[in-house]
Amino acid sequence: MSLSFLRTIVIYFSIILVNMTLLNLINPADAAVLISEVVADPASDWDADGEISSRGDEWVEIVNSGPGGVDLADYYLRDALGDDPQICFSGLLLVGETAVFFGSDAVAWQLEQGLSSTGLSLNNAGDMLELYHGHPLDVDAVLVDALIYPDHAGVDDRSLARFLPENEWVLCDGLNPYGGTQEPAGTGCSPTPGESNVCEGLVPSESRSWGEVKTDYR
Ligand SMILES: [Ca+2]
Ligand SMILES: [Ca+2]
Ligand SMILES: [Ca+2]
Repeated sequence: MSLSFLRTIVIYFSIILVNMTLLNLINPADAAVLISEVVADPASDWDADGEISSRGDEWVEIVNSGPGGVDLADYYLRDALGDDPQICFSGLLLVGETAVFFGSDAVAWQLEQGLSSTGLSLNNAGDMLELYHGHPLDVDAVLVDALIYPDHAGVDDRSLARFLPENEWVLCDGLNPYGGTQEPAGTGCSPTPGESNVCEGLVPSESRSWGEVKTDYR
């Protein structure tokens, strides 16, 4: 992991902790919607528009882990170090449901808003994402989830996926196997855009180091 990325992580966690302190934190009802899976470096036509695009085919999946349905109309995803959000989600997410949003969805929303059409802006070298209830530039917006993914998850069609109920982040490298030593390790599981994160035969790890790191900052 590069020094600049480590420095960015430290800055990011500082921002999160300050936000949490200032906002006196998270309403449990808001915590129902979580980031559940990310593909930062698409090598497939994930949005099925007929072409493979590094911008249009990135995707982020969210899941409703709470006890009731959630209207996504006021949920925003933002690159952690940006100002404007990348997308405002839409639709109704029922209990336990997942929904996937592609870079092309983000571009469409950005064009509607008169923003630069950068798409989801998922950095292949690792990145940080924030999920807000309320526009992130509004003072009463609530940070409901955040994700940092490492660089080895941002390589051709690998996803990082949250497996519930263990709340463990799993590298889904079935389309592009990872044999390195970074955490989380390769699993052979395949990305599952818009579907619950499951993988036959996967046993939750004992170490859960990546999940524990995440939990420390939520
Ligand atoms: Ca990317
Ligand atoms: Ca495409
Ligand atoms: Ca999924």
